[in-house]
Amino acid sequence: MSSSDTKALELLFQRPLEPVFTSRDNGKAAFDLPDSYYTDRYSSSNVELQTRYGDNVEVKIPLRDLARKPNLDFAKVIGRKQQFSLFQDQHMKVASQLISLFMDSPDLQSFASLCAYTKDRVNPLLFQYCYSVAIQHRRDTRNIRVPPIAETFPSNFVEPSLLQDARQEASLVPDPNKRTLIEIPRNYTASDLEDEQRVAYFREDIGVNMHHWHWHLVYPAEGPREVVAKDRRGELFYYMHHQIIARYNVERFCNNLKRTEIMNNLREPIVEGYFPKLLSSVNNRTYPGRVANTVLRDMNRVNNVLEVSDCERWRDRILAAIDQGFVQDAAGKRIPLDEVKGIDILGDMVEASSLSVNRQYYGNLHNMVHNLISFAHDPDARHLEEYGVMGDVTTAMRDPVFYKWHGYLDTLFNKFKTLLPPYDQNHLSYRGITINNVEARINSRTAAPNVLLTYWQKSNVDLAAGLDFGPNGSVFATFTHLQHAPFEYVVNVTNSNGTPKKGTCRIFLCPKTDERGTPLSLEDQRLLAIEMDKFTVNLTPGRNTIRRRSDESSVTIPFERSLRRVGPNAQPTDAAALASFQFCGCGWPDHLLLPKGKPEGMTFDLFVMISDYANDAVQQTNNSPDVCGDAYSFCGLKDKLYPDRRTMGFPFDRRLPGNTLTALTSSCTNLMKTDVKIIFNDQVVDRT
Ligand code: CUO
Repeated sequence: MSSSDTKALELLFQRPLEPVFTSRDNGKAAFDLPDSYYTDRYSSSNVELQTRYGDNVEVKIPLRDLARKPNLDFAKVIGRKQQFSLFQDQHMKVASQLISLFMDSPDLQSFASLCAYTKDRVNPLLFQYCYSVAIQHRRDTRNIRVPPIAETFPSNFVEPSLLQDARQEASLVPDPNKRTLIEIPRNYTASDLEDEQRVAYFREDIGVNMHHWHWHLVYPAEGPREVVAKDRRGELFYYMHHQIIARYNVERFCNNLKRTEIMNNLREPIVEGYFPKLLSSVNNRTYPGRVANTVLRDMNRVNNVLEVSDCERWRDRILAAIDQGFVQDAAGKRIPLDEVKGIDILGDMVEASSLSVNRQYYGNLHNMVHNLISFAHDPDARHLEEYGVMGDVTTAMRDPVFYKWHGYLDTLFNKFKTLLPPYDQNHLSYRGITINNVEARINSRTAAPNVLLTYWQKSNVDLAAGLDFGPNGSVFATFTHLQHAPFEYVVNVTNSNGTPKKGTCRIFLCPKTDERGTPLSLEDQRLLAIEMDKFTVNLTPGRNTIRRRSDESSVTIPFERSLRRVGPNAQPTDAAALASFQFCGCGWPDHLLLPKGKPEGMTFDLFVMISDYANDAVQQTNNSPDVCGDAYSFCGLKDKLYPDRRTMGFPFDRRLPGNTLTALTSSCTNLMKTDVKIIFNDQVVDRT
């Protein structure tokens, strides 16, 4: 790939609303376009256009004219100033068609030309989504980085008045290095009258929302088969969202809030209101809020018609299938929901992705309730309002109702899991392997074992790529997020088999008590267990010491990868780092690996299991090196099979023998738990 191809493709991410002929990269590069690429507005009018290449462009990137211009009429149903949603049927169909067009482009130069031609002719949000999916999935764009969406669409992530400040700063201070940091306020969406505000730092975290967006980019629900049909995608839809709900509920306990109530009745008012205070970048209107006690109503909007009872019918059919233990495909054939494939089938069916066994019958439950909730403030469009944050994967996790809806879906999946026989010794034990001791310790010589620390930290995000029509150069904003002191697990294991053995070390954190201090049952702990890490270990005969740093977690990606850079000049330069950036954009933010804990300390069970690798190993068909496996627990491996044969969440995905975690860990030598205390220090550390 030539550097000008790379540059061209990177440039197409920048300034999503600016026409291609003005899009520029800090004045360093701009497109050299065939005249036919100008849209009617600029090609047929006699207006004098600004210099095509900006003021001080160093590199002009020539774009080849397309032999045949694509007919983009199919995309016109989504207006340029309309919001685009992955949860609306019609929008997904248009997106699927555009993704196919991008995927089918025969070579890189044609792809760049096609995308440049398309960018100014379709809805900018639609373009950026489909373009990102194509970059993510085409073989010849493996080294192109999909930039963090908080940088290209900052208005979906930060309080809008800040964007005004950022533009002002950038216009008045030409030297990017002399610009001051814009501070994103904390707690700006509600006052402390609203209890839910206590966990706003989690819901509104930039890294959390970027992870969610990136996950849906890696696992599109519709599109060409090579883009959708990934190994165990339905199961991962269940598991990744299950872990989000478990983490959220644990975070609530840390803040003296009870578990989130679930939306098991679509007719009941949604008690929680939410006012996001974000702007849509395509039309500069605020995302609508939702008043407390809003009731879902039938929706009758242009190309988006849906009754609440449609969703109830789909839900009841899915429940009936779970009870019966099988689903029926469109030809009426019964497919059993067994303990291996069952959850994968259900995940795709509930979401629903295009892999659903029978979309006609089981419907599109998850997506359509997102859709209903997001239009609850204006279901028949009489006020001409767009969707609220639940309509968009970049913003949905900000709203308390996200957790109520996904909390319900989680109980649905768990209903299936509960019908499976509990795990027994055969599933759980590993003969000859004994864990002797487990410890977690922060990286300091004087630190006490099993005491972990959390605090607030300030970090930076560059808003420049999303400041359409703004001046050149970086503009950094600083935001405050939860952070933990880095720590290490030390696990002592004895292998008494007399031969070397391989195992998978599975580490979970389970809350011991609820928000009132009431001890949790094993079943509750199982459902609230949060995955911390999972990795392969080689065990020599005799005693072994396993050391593993918290920042190596298979769940998380480092902050620098969520948000690219921590300072104006800190960018990865080598090709390998750039390649790994892309897929690694998917992953839980490392700064939220640990729940907040409490100022006085909150005690958790740290659970460790070493399972037999012979039952875990996956025979990969593609043996190329992993582009990025940093966060495979939630995101899988690019172009490969999910690298753990056990069902996701093992061993907490099914019922367990015994009544307590202590009884469970005492029953198998390869399981162990220890108490860890998480102490929260309510101070801000500034690393900007
Ligand atoms: Cu990720 Cu509902 O699936 O938002």
